[in-house]
Amino acid sequence: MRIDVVTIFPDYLAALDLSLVGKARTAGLLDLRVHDLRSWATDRHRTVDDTPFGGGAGMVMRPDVWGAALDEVMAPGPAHLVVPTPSGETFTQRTAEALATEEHLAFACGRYEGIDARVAERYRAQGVRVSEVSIGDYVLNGGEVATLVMVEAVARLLPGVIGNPASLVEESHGAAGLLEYPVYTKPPVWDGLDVPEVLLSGHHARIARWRRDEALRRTAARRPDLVAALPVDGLDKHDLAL
Ligand code: 6GU
Repeated sequence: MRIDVVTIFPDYLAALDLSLVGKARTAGLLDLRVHDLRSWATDRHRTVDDTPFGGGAGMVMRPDVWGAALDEVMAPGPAHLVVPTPSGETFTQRTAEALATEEHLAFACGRYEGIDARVAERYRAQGVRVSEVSIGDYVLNGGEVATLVMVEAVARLLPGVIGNPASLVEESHGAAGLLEYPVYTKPPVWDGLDVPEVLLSGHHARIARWRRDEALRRTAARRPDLVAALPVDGLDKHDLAL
């Protein structure tokens, strides 16, 4: 997969050199390029923003600078354009799964009060898929941190990036629609606290049942909205006792 990120703060994306995403890049599974928007500005001061038409606080990013940048980074092949914005649709694991199937993604990181709305409008009119997405109901200073979140969520789904794909199966927000059960490792007693006995039993069916119950208990307590959204056939006959 190829990912282009355009931002006025390329240094924010330095974290994508590290850990799993960094390894995916080194292994050639991910071709990630970060670009400085200001290199497409044309004036002496490398201006990328201006005052909003209609008045109001803050500055808006200019469509001409963004258009030049995105035309160039999207030229190699049709890209799905992702615009992080607190006014977007909510990014979820389903969004990550959909984006992970794409050949080419371009992230346009806005700052200030956002990017002139004609940028998204113009690319949509050209037939480009444009997703305006928010990572949650709170406000960040710009799209960079949201892009870090989304690139990591997408990159770990690419074939070959996670050593043991089985670890993707039972995780929170996975296929079961539940949060993940609690996990334990050695030592079996730490500071007077025991690991649940069933996990030391070697009884695989009982362990699976315990994990399912804990996932349900945890999801009901922390995310009742997820329990309400479970499919009608999403509960087994043993779950109904809860
Ligand atoms: Cl994608 N951008 C900004 N600036 N703030 C956010 C966000 C995105 N998602 C949640 N808050």
